[in-house]
Amino acid sequence: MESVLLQLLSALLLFLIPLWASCAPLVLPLDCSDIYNHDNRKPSGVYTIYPIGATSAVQVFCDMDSLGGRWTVFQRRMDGSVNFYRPWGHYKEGFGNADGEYWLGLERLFHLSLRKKYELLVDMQDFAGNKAFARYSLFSVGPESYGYILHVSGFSNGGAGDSLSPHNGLKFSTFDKDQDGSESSCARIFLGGFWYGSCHMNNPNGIYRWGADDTLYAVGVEWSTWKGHDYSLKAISFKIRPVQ
Ligand SMILES: [Ca+2]
Repeated sequence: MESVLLQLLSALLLFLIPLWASCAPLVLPLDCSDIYNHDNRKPSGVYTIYPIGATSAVQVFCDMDSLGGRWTVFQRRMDGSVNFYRPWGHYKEGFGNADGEYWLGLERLFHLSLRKKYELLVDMQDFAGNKAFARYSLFSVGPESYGYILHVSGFSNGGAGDSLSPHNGLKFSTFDKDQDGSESSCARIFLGGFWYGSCHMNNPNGIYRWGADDTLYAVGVEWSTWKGHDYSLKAISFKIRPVQ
């Protein structure tokens, strides 16, 4: 009796394992849009995605509310709890906490860009409670061998103005990897890591310094077309979703 049961069980397993293996890659979500499409009642919050395949699980914050939801947040500042003045390796691999401040990582952004065509939403808030956004109909990041070049276009205004289009086509720079368009190091001068030119119109990975402060020029978490170069925002987040 026992051996019959065992045979039945092993036959069932032999049937199920290949089925599970073939289905698994389809089930793993690449981004928050996949999670939403699987169940559109899912609220905003922290979820696990797999941007570079089955062994690449990483936690992210999914915005399921703004402008129809489905957004994968790849950068978020909100309370100054995480230090963003970090070397190249950290910006490549990602850092911080998905339920708070974090950077998802350039390598993941590159791989997502390979798989789908994305749009970008930049949401921001000042310390008086005012909100604004900037939206771009196309966003992608190139490979590391070319400096993780930013491709962004198709601006539409949510009150914040366009501080990012001037950064289109620029390589990413950190204090230990200067690939900017300046004779000096923008990352060292403006204390962040970003697609700097000579040097910036926005500095979302700069120093969190709680509002207006002009003691050091343009080092804060800023979006110049909204609040100028000497106002450090309360919150800013960069989020992407597939173009439909
Ligand atoms: Ca330079």
